[in-house]
Amino acid sequence: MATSIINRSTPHAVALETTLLVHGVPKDAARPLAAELDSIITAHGARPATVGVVGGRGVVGLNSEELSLLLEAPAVPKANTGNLGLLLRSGSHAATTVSATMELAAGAGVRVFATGGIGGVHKNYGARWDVSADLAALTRFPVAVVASGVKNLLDVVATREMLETLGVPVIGFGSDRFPAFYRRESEAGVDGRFDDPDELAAFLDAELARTGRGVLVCNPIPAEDEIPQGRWDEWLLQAETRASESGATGRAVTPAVLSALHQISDGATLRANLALVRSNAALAARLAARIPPRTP
Ligand code: PSU
Ligand code: MN
Repeated sequence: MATSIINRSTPHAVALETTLLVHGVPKDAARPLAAELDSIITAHGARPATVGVVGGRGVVGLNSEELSLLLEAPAVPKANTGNLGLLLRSGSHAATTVSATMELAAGAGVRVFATGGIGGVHKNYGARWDVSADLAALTRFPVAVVASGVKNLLDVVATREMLETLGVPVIGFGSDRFPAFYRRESEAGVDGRFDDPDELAAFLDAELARTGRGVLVCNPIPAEDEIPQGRWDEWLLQAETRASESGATGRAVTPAVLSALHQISDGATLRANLALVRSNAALAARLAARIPPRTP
């Protein structure tokens, strides 16, 4: 059977995921965000490669028609490493999470990937073991993921502990703390800190080749876009209640809480989310521009 992967990536590519666009932000914010990320990445000397599944084909470097298909289709499934193969086989469209994006990007030789936050350990994990496949994906695929840590609708400290358990290198860019998405810092730390993109790019180039595994690069939200802690606690409580009343379970929980938060905060969490994604795309592009193309 012919390969079901289309690789349109170029040297110095930065992978982008489609779950963020399809399920993480409101529909009318998705297309402008995609366009902005493309221009930010290009302006910093790299090339965007948006990843998704279109008609059962994994695509690294979606064109605008393909992205439109994913943004306009009524119910696009969310692919992680577990259901990716089944979705490819079924000929479906799918939005790729961090884990599935890493798998497809690694297969295409793309080594840098920008997103907002990765999935992690949910607060109720003791009872349900709801732990994102993103964490294990970092142990499998040689891709540097640039993110602002995890949202504190997850258990931030437990997520950091799980990364430690899995032996994933966690790097702070310009910070010694593990960030909590809307907040620059959490109680947890990182394995090491870099302040210079040249040095970080050289480390990533060597580390990805040395281990064949991933690295998490933590880029805190820009200071001016941080959300004050007090308001956050109140908003989160309300959003969690709304999401659980809506009956969301499993993969639907994160999108349900996110959309409730965006409504309750009158768009403040969305604005912060967009700001940190842009900042992560810029850092990822600066790193990708400094990583030499892989010699086969
Ligand atoms: N974190 C965000 N926004 C998102 C996601 C995470 O702030 O949209 C998405 C990413 O695609 C991530 C996925 O890979 O949610 C994790 O989902 P799950 O918890 O079902 O593994
Ligand atoms: Mn989950």
